Amino acid sequence: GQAAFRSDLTHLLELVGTGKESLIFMKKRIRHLGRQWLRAARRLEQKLEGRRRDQKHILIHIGFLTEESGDVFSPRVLKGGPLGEMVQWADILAALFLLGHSLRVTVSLKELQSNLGVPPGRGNCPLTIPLPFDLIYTDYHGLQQMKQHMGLSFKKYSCRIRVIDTFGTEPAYNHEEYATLRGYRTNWGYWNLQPTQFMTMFPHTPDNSFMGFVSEELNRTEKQFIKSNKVSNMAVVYGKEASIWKVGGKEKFLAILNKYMEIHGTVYYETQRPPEVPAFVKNHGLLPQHEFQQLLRKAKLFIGFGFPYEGPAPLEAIANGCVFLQARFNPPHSSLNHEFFRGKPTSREVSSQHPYAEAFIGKPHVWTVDYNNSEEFEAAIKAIMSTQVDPYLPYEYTCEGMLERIHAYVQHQDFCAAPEAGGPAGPGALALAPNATHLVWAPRGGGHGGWPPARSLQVWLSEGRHACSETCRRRGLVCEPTFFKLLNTKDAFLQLSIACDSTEAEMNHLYPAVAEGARECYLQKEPLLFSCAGFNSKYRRLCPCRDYREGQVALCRDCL
Ligand code: U2F
Repeated sequence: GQAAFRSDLTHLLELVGTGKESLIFMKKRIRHLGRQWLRAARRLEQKLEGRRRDQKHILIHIGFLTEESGDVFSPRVLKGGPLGEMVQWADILAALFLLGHSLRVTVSLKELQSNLGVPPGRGNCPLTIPLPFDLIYTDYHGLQQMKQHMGLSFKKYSCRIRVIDTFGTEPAYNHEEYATLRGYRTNWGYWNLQPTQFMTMFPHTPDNSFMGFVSEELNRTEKQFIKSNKVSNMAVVYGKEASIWKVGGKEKFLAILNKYMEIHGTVYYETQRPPEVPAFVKNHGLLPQHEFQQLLRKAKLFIGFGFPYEGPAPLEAIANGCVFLQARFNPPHSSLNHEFFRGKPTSREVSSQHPYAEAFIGKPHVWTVDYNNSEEFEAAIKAIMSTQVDPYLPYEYTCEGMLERIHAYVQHQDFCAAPEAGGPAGPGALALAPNATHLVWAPRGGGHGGWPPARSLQVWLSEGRHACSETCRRRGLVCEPTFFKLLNTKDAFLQLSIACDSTEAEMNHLYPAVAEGARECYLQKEPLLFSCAGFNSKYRRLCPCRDYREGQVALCRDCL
């Protein structure tokens, strides 16, 4: 059937169920953002001008909230534990519901089994049941449970699964044989899914789909009001758990901050103030989300001590007119050198507490400085106190931006389709661009082709020290892994005037590439290993880049 935008969230709140503190938090959030969501849905509806959208039957199985996987988060909702994941699931639920899809929500193994039609007690018998859902959104925990309980149908239907994966999964870690061979060790398993089936909280690597979440939006009057009510010497410290105050060397920069500003915190405590938090800090205790937003509205500065990594709070602070000040990590943190990231399926280098804020937002909203350098730190505080900054929220983190993105994914991403005979992009060929710096895709004849449309493709050769994501970024573009198959050909080298003495097809996440210096060309043998991430000074990689909509990096200009 056709999907119709919904104009009321009541039914969704019933679907979510109750009991757990995490579910209560999510429902409160959905209710609180309700009006903003509905307004955004109306705007997207107008933008799409009555275009036909298929209604999907969607199962949402939130694995980390099931007792069967320990549910460590629910009991910590009111105690300063992580809320980012719940923020994101609440927003995914709201978006899919408003887009008009038919939803089922499960947070226990029993509910999962009954929705999948698996008779209880049938455990892992190899049964193939027709799956009553077009799409399943879950997480790594849920994936494990489905594998255990769906028998043979797990493999058959895995193309319908979308995995919500906060920090991302790079292709080299996803491919079982390759990861085992090359030592890409993870705690999360090797699932051999299409890397874009993993959906992240921030646009970490274009190898995964960027799902995101939303933040509160302000209208013009609210922005004006907030600006004129800012307390220029009020700072709020990022972090709900007392442990974040244990960072080494904090005495030095805290003393500087305390010289200029009144320092507030929202650190959870039971009965008495946590000993980690110095006496000069005004601690409000953990606040309900909307009261936390109110505090941010008054504050001038939101300051990070280095943990938690990559959460939603800095975006909320910036949306409420704060400047976010954070530490640069030098060397960057990663799964190779930091406990928190160890075993996570990515080798991404995290250059500060919040790389998205650093790279996508930046000054005047975001300052990333060396906290060990007292002069640099002090200069930043002074500069921040004396600049006026407007509340700012990137479009991709608005409700409309998230609806637009999920709409596009649901309608266009199809991992079950057999590769078409005519090629995924329709008829066409690579050709040298007029200025001869890169290749473009020249479609032949009419026809629709795939999604994203291949006419947005530009092929660039990387430098030895750059991954494809970086190569594209430097040209104002973004790496688009879907297009790798279009340039994984001898013809691509030929068009770029690279004379290959030999051309080998091998399994390597850096291929297609040409060996630096030598004239050995390499093609990719395993499509699951196409990867925007990764570099090695030995190779110059062939990179598929595309344009993107302003403020919506997930979608190319013609992608809607
Ligand atoms: C991140 O986890 P967190 O959930 O700790 O991320 P935060 O940025 O701290 O914020 C989550 C929400 O907490 C709210 C605030 C944010 O939306 O509005 N909040 C609140 O309700 N009351 C308060 O007093 C203060 C904040 C990340 F999201 C996870 O994926 C990671 O696992 C974790 C570790 O890196 O970091």
